[in-house]
Amino acid sequence: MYVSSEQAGDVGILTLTHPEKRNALSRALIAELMEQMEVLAAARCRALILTAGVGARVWSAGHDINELPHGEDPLLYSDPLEQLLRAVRHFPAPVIAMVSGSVWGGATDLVLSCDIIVGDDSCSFALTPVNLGLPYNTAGTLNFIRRLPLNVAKEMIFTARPIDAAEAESWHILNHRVPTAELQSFTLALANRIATKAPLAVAAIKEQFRMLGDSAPLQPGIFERIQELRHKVYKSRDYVEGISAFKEKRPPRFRGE
Ligand code: KFV
Repeated sequence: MYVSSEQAGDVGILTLTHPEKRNALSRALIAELMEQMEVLAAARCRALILTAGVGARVWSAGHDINELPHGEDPLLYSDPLEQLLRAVRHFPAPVIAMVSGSVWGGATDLVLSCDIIVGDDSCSFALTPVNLGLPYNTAGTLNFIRRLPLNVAKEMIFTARPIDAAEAESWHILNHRVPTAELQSFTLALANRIATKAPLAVAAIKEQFRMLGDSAPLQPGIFERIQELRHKVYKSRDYVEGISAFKEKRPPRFRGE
């Protein structure tokens, strides 16, 4: 069991429970998470809290690096992480990320795909594809452009530096930064407030935000060019080196080839 699920009145709470692997977003963990989301959606939950628990040291280490393919597109449309990101965006009620601890790579994409983010002083967020020599995909890059100030997205990506709670608050990544002791009660109160509102209106407006936010047309030539750029990166030796270095627990030696 990598995920625990509970329902407190009209509020669903999904907790990642695999700290041994730092809640890496493996195929198995994502399957459980999406199954529980379906159960909660069918039970007509009116707000969903996604968390790794109060006091977690790592909220999630991101994509399971052992499941990243060598020499192939690492973030295909059908990749489990991509399916999870869409499930969160399509979930028929607001999803609140409640964050203690560090959030890495694709998990930061996941948190930024939630509707509201509440964090405590221990939360931090990193975007790490350049640590692995991995080309990010179009959907994720668009999510960062929409969700973050462009200069912030660029600094986070180019440096892979975890940004702390104070920065996350000042850069409007967090809706609220609250003391750890109040994280659970504050987030529950927020979710319960949403749960008292008209659920059809809330769901319709969430869907409008999603569709209108996604409505920027992408010219075929631009998409093809992005795919070509990404192809060059995931076919590179640096990408193999990035993944090998993680597995061998050593710093990568990138050569730009
Ligand atoms: N995938 C698979 N296994 C992982 C993992 C990951 N992302 N992160 C950690 N683990 C495993 C790790 O191999 C080890 O297993 C265990 O979790 C504890 O990790 O069998 P083992 O050796 O016990 P440690 O020892 O590294 O834990 P700690 O010293 O507490 O450091 C935690 C943390 C999160 C700082 C470190 O594990 C880390 O840097 N993880 C990778 C973070 C990261 O770069 N994530 C991005 C993944 S790629 C991604 O999401 C995407 C889409 N992207 O574009 O980059």
